[in-house]
Formats: sequence, C-alpha cells, structure tokens
Amino acid sequence: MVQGCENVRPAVRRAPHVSYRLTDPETMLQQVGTLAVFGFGSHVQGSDDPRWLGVDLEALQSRAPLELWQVEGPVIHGRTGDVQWSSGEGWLFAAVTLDEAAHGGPRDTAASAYAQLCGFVASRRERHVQRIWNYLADINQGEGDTERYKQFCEGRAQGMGSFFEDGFPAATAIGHHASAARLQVYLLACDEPGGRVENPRQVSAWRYPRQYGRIPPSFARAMTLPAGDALAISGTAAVVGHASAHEDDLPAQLDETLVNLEALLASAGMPTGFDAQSPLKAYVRHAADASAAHDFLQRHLPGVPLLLLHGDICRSELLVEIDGWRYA
Ligand code: 3EB
Repeated sequence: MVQGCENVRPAVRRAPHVSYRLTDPETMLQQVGTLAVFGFGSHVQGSDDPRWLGVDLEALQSRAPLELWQVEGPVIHGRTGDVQWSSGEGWLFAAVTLDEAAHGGPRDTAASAYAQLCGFVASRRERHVQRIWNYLADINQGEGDTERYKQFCEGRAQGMGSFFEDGFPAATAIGHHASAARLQVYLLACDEPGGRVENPRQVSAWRYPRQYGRIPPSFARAMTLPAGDALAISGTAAVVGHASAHEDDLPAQLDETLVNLEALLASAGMPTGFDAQSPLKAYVRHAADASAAHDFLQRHLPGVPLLLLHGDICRSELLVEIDGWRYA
C-alpha cells in the first residue's frame, strides 16, 4: 500500500513521569523537565513557583513524600488570572485554587474554577484534558440535592459548558478538612487526545440515576494517555453498578476497589497488577483507618508506591477511594 503524507502521524507524546519522592520543592523545581510538584497538608513548606501546588489534604504518613510530574524537556510556566500553569513537551499542568468565601459556595466556586480552566486550556495547543483532580471542603455536608458534592457537580457542569462534549476526562473529587473552604482543581492536558476507558463493572458516572443528584458526575473511569504508555486512573471506590457496596466495611471496600482497579486495567488493555512504577493514592475517610488501609494495600500491592491522604469520599458510606497511574 502506498503511504501518502496524510498517513504521517504527529509525534506521540510520551507520558509524564509521575513519582513520589522524599525531597524538598526547591530541589525538584530546579530540575529541567519538572512540570509540577505537589505537597500534601498544611505543614509543607511551599514555593511561589506556579509549578508548585500545596494540596489541602493531610498526609496520613509520618514522612510524606512530594508528588512529581516530569517531562523530557524544558518547561515554561506562568499565571493567567487565577490559573497557575506550566507546559513542556506537549504537556500542560494547570491549577486553580479559589476561596469559597469570595465566590459564593461550592456551586458558584466550581463554575468559576471550571470556566477559568476551560477558557485557559482552550487558548492552548495542549487542549486535550486527560485528567482532573478536585479537592473541596466538607464534601458530604448537606442533605439530598443540597449536599455540597452535588452542588459542586452542578457548578462543574455549568463551568465546563460544552468544552467536554466529546467526552469527559478521568477525575477525582475528594473532600478536605482544611480550615479555609478552598476549592482546588488541577489538571493534566496534552496536545494529542487520550482514550477514555470505562469499567464494565460500573455504570458510567455521567449515566448515574437521579438519586445521585440532578447533574451526574462528569468523569471517565480512566484515560489512556496519547502514546498508550500510561493509564490515568480516576478515583475508584467500592461502587458496583451504580450502588455503593459493603457500607462501612473497610476491608470489604478495599477488596472491591482492587477488583474495580483490575477491571479497569483489563478494560484498557493494560497488563494486570500494579508495580513499583505505578504510584497510587488512597484517600481514607477516617484517620483511624490509615494503618489498616496501609497494611492491606502493602499486602495486596507489594512494592507499589502509596500515598495515604485524609480525605472524604463523595458518598458518605464510602470509607476509601484509590486513584493513580499504571505505566505500560
Ligand atoms: C464514584 O465511583 C465515586 O465527581 O469527579 C470518583 C471519581 C467519584 C471522580 C468526580 C467522583 C468523581 O462515583 C466518586
């Protein structure tokens, strides 16, 4: 077959390297190729660099590492309105941290954060959002449709507008316990599209029935990055079909969550299991469950880099949620 020039594919972007490391922000920010550095909790020493983000979730480990995103080339960075960002090698990190006190509650704050982020990404070559994280205060406060998570979902959908009409990125939404009611939203985007992945054991979140809110959550279960060399895994919990399983039973929820993670790997065509290159985060509702969760995960996922964070899952009956990366 004759290959015309229309068959020439653009360079496929290798996945950023995501890792956890016991180091300080400045050391990492000085390195060529550092796209973003994350610290967890109120005691972490920060930086004014737009690539630094201090996350409002406390680590449940005595020596908590930083999370690093690294690409294989030079990185530029800046601030545009409330957006802090960096880019290099076809990848884009962008983040917004908004205080609800200045934006009027979880719905309007989410709408503003998403409008700003989507507007910024639309102005960039790296317009294909692969993965989003959302951290908001008191996520389970309020009843029924007024629960803060459900208000957040409504504001998120409003702020996104039609930006994700071809499909949602992978995502995490977790509640924090910081003193200020801040909403933090950050994302990873690329100049090439990824591939959305769903979990055959779970109803797709955007098709959740009415009982979970007026506006269903806007996320895909996972995203295969453009080169197919990594899977970005959304917040994954003990949800089967659309229902929560094993109410208030930590080991059973952890078991079910690991079954869901394996189902996602299979659905994405990834090898089974997780390894030393595949960092995971476990968000644990009750700090008292941290050591049980840590022991369980070390036993079932030996050698896997783990970061345990104190966070509330968006359904009050869920005690734990896991997200992270699987490299091919
Ligand atoms: C679930 O499976 C658990 O609203 O962005 C997981 C990942 C969950 C992302 C989001 C919510 C979100 O429905 C909750």
